[in-house]
Amino acid sequence: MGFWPVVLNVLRNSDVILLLVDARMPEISQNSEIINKVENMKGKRLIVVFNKSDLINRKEIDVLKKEYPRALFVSAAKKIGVGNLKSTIKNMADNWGRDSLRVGVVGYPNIGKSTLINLLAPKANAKVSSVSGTTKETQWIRVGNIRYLDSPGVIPFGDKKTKLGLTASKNPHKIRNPEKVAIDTIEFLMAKKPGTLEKYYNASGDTSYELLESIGKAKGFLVKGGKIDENRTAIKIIDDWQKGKISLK
Ligand SMILES: Nc1nc2c(ncn2[C@@H]2O[C@H](COP(=O)(O)OP(=O)(O)OP(=O)(O)O)[C@@H](O)[C@H]2O)c(=O)[nH]1
Ligand SMILES: [Mg+2]
Repeated sequence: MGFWPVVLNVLRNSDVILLLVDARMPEISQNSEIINKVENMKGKRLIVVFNKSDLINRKEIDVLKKEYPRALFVSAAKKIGVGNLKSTIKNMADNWGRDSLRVGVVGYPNIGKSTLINLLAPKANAKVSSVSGTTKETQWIRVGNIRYLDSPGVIPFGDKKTKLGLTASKNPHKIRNPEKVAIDTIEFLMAKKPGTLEKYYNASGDTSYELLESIGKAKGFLVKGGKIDENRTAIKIIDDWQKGKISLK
């Protein structure tokens, strides 16, 4: 199913929508189309949840908290902040006029929707994997007076390749031009937190291209003639970023 059919289905059938975004790149993973849509739907509540906050440092969380005062910060993988989210939802459910509160979870592929659902509703036993597109169907799980809805990750159309690579929405081996996506990813990281890639790969370079070459060299990714295997290096960088190995701490 395409983007809007999945999202609209979740929005229509939920009282509360949890929009999961990646704490490492709020500006990229925040989806204002969804936010606008929910704000225009009567009686629906939106909670923006920054997941993977284990990959950024405390100071950065404080900055984001000021910028997004109503958002919640969690790490589903490390089970941080989930108690707070749970009690927020529980309070809403207890004050809800009807017998059960329906909570839908939406977000890009691989953002951690199923991991979070499994913490909120352990009996969901939703499948989690680093391969994007793991969840294929929407499913409801009931816990007391709350019903949770897990959904497949969705990509708004018009999203550029770089964004898809950065948000882990596309398997790096299936990206048509990984070099371009890697260069854009390197530039994103150079601007966001200089030195991150240098430290992780023990590499250096003044430009994104030099840095890519240096990373390939540090990894020993060479092709005949001693040249750097740029394709393999690019895929490696995107994969490491997507798997959360490159932290912004
Ligand atoms: N570092 C880190 N990794 C996380 C966190 N939450 C989930 N992950 C990892 O992210 C990957 C994707 O998790 P899923 O829960 O399957 O993501 P999803 O949003 O359900 O993905 P789709 O079903 O493909 O849309 C897995 O490898 C998780 O272990 C987190 O808080 N921190
Ligand atoms: Mg899933």
